[in-house]
Amino acid sequence: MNIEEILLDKKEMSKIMTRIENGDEDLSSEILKHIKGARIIGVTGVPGSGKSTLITKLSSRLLEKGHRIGIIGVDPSSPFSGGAVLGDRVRMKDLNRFENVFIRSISTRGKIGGLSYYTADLVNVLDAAGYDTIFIETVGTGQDEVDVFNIAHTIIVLQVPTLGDEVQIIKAGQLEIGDIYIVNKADQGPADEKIKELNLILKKRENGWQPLVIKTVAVKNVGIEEIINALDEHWNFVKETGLFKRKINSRIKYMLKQHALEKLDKIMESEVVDSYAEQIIKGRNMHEIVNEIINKVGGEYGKGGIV
Ligand SMILES: Nc1nc2c(ncn2[C@@H]2O[C@H](COP(=O)(O)OP(=O)(O)OP(=O)(O)O)[C@@H](O)[C@H]2O)c(=O)[nH]1
Ligand SMILES: [Mg+2]
Repeated sequence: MNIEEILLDKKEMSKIMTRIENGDEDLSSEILKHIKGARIIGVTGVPGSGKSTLITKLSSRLLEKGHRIGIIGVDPSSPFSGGAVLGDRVRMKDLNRFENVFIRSISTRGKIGGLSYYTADLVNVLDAAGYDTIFIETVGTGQDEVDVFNIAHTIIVLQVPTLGDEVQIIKAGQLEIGDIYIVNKADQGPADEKIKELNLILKKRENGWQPLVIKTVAVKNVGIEEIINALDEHWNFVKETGLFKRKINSRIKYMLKQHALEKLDKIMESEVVDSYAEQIIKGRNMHEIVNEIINKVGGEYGKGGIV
């Protein structure tokens, strides 16, 4: 069976993802050959702002339009607590029941801040399996936003009217990364003020895109259609301006960097480097030590067997 056939089976897909998360780089490379160019959408915002609810609503609508949806959730501690969908109480994880939805929770396993090392690889699996729209939900720690920026074509930033800017925007640098800003929970606070404020602050990006601002009440499906339209508008922009190709490059570059960093981290945590601090205090040359570490990444230690 070739990889395309294997990826038609959700159980097999999960196994492939697990193997990749365990560092099977040959498999990662093989998968990469089959990516089709899915639309990748990062969704970020403070905890509880409604990211999962929003993704659930958008997914339901996109399913109706015939799309196949992949979802990657990064925070396993509060996974997918979304609200009502398709008229009844369906939680985000229940979307898994639909043949055309695949949801994967990832942990940040050992990595401080940010996404898992293998997030880009997992996106590639979904893409290769023909999921044409892929959402990545991130908790918004700052680092994971930088990560998702490297992978996603479009970034949705969620705000709520009940929280101050110092918590939501300035801290995480979210003003720079969003393509579409959502003021969610408009039923709970002064949403129009927030919208006005955002429209004033958000300037045209260097690439020519003017960020859009949309008001929603995700639990009640208010504003979902507007977001679907905004996503289409941005997707056209991505394709027309060459951003699509640049993003594939940045995703692959990011993936390579993550693989290298994972090995470096493993080595730095191992006993192999325990003596380096002592050696440097005793006067050994820093440059020499750094080179030695880098050589280890490329050498037998990098293969993961010994460390
Ligand atoms: N009143 C109101 N509640 C909402 C709205 N959108 C989401 N909620 C509720 O807010 C709570 C948090 O929503 P989630 O979708 O889990 O938020 P999240 O951003 O994914 O949260 P984390 O994954 O924990 O960061 C849930 O109880 C939702 O039902 C809204 O527009 N209005
Ligand atoms: Mg969530």
